[in-house]
Amino acid sequence: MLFGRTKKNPIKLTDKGIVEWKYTTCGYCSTGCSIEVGLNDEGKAVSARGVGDADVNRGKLCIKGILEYELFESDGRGRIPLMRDRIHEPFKQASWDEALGRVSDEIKGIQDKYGRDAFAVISTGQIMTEEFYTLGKLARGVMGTNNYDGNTTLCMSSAVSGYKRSFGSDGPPGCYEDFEHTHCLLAIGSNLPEQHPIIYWRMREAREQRHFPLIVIDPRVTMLAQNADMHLAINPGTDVVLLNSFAHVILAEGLQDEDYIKANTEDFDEFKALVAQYDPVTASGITGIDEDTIRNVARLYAKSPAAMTIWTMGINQSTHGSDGVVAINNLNLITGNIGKPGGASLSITGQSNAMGTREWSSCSGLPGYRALENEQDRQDIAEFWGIDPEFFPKKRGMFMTDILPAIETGQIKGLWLIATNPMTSMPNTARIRKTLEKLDFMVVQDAYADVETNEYSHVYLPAAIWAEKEGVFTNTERRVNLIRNVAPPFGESKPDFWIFNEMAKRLAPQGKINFPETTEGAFEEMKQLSKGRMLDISGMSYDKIEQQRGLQWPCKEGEDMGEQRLYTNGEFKHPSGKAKLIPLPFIDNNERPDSEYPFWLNTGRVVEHFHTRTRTGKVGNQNKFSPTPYMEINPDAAKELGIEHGSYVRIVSRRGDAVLLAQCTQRVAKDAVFVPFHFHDCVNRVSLGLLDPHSRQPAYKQCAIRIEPIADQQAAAKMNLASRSY
Ligand SMILES: Nc1nc2c(c(=O)[nH]1)N[C@H]1C(S)=C(S)[C@@H](COP(=O)(O)OP(=O)(O)OC[C@H]3O[C@@H](n4cnc5c(=O)[nH]c(N)nc54)[C@H](O)[C@@H]3O)O[C@H]1N2
Ligand SMILES: Nc1nc2c(c(=O)[nH]1)N[C@H]1C(S)=C(S)[C@@H](COP(=O)(O)OP(=O)(O)OC[C@H]3O[C@@H](n4cnc5c(=O)[nH]c(N)nc54)[C@H](O)[C@@H]3O)O[C@H]1N2
Ligand code: SF4
Ligand SMILES: [Mo]
Repeated sequence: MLFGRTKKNPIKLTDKGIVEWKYTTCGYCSTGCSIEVGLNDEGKAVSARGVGDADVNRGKLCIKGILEYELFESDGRGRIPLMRDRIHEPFKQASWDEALGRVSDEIKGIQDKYGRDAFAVISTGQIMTEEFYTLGKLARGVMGTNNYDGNTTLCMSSAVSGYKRSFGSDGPPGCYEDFEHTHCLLAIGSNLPEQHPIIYWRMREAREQRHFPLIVIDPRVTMLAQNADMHLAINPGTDVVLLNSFAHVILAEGLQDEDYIKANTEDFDEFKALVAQYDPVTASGITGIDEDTIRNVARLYAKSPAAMTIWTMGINQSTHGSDGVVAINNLNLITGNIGKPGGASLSITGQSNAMGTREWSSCSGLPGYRALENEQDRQDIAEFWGIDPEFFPKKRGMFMTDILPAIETGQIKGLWLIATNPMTSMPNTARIRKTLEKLDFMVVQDAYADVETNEYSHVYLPAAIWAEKEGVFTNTERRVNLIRNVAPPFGESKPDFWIFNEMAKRLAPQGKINFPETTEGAFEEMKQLSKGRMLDISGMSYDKIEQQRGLQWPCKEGEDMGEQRLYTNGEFKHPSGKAKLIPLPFIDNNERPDSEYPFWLNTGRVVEHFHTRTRTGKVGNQNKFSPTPYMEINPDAAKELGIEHGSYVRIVSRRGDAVLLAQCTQRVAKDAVFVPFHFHDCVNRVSLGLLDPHSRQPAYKQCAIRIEPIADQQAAAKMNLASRSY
């Protein structure tokens, strides 16, 4: 007898007529997958595949990478520059010369009238490193505004700040290969399978070869938590207490790596005194994790020959985000888990080039991890660029989250936004709208003309996107990857690199400061500036990066490969050469649920969409899987409120409201809901975003709301539809 299907239709793939595959790197998340884009005989991109011999993704891609080539001709792309005198009036088309002339006149006008710092620049983590470097040269070396920052303040600034406090420098010490050596993996506030699917696949492959325990700390039962050996469903915003308590157990039971602590750290006694207060019983009352689990995890971690921690926004986007990162570093320092195979504090980065901006954009300082506060650094860069060192400020200026309030108070009059969409991504939309309306002048430089923030601009500059350009990105594990040019820029859009260079011509005194005309020229400058530094890239070239499918820094001149890990010799970047163990008292300052607003609001992402959907909202197959704004709510809570699965509900906070589809699921606790932030005029109308004192990053993951059923479901459906914008 025959079982199963007897007539099997062989799978037949449509022949797309591909005549050439072109190498490039994915432009969405920070995993850094190598892609080949298939072109047909008209040179049109029609397909994509993962690059088999690329170490990062080994032939795999996630849904975003596979469909990314559809962006080249997607709806809403900016075709031509646009201008208007006043916002809310219709735009008129302009030539590049007119648009750039207008922008440079407005910058000069505002700076002459109100001072250099009255014109702010906010960039991104999503353009190429050479573009960041060039923008930095323009903002710091020519415009001279100190109010220059990036959207990475919404994303990675807690990690940066935490690394600097612990180790004396930014720079994630570990790499993906650590999964192949670790004996224990702690994942905190990271939904790896959805947000970094290929890093997740690397981790899972390693775990299938050699099972090691995976412990997930997240208030929500994420896809990662479902695959974990232990899931610690922590009370929102209390991670520092839990991490202090792990350290308490380790020290109380003598499980620490005494030799490592003595040789490589300082301030142990202060640290020990503080964690003494966080015994498991006390910590259990705050975190909601029982005392035995705390002890078990602490013992497991400390006794493992090598243990590592990864984390993402559940740590960073918190009022104690920077402290959370330091607490992770403290744990790894006392157990000797820095700079060894399988032992790491590995922050999983967000945007494709969030690392590149940290390294080379000059946003928070000067290129190559140099600081404005350091006289030698100011002098070195001034000399290299051929300007007066006194032109540089001696302290960094405002973070992105302080620039916007400074518009309200009239300190800032003009704004240049590059590849970021604060009208959808910043907390408290109503406040952002009012802020942007107050500006004398705003220019938006984005690949999409229909990006919501463009409603408030005076000038729109259409940018080329991703592989319409050439340059490098740095991924989570410090790997510099090459984006080869695959397609021509859409319409009359131009690479950001070209736009910055043209602006420099209009703003810089003739010939005073040199701007290389090619991205490779800018890369050569970065190489020179990197020599002998932690992020040395002087051994790299575009061709070598492509051949090796990415090279990790440091990669010194003459070296074939980069180094996989940092701090392998236990030498850190504080003047003493030691890492600091920092005591972290817990300050409970979140807006917490109360009788009027009884639910925690947790926000984040889904696998199909990227951020504000300017891109993924235009790709049919991604929209199809995740078409509408929704909220995960516990079925018991829904029942008590009279809310049915699949009905529309209203969520309300002290800031505003939003209409969403209720999805009943046990993923969330009874007093908490989860809402993806991808949709416009939706959850960020409600969110609060209190700022971390060190990193100025908003606490997007914690605020209080109430939930109301809606009687008129048809009217609600229309409101819900409006949040989709496209
Ligand atoms: N598909 C897709 N992938 C992406 C992106 C995207 O938009 N779409 N964006 C990229 C970017 S820029 C980023 S920054 C990353 C973000 O990647 P992730 O940080 O992994 O994603 P999020 O969904 O923002 O949040 C992660 C988890 O934090 C948890 N969390 C909330 N509060 C707490 C808390 O108090 N403690 C702990 N321990 N956890 C908490 C949430 O429940 C959530 O599961 O993803 C990158 N990858
Ligand atoms: N509630 C809530 N809000 C959040 C978060 C959350 O978890 N919860 N997460 C926060 C985080 S981690 C992040 S990173 C931010 C992201 O917030 P944003 O940066 O505001 O979101 P994006 O949609 O990525 O915006 C990037 C823009 O750049 C454009 N673009 C893409 N490529 C190019 C290019 O090559 N050149 C130019 N000029 N433009 C380009 C895109 O069209 C898009 O409009 O959102 C934050 N907001
Ligand atoms: S995991 Fe990230 S880098 Fe890799 S294909 Fe998906 S979105 Fe692109
Ligand atoms: Mo991010």
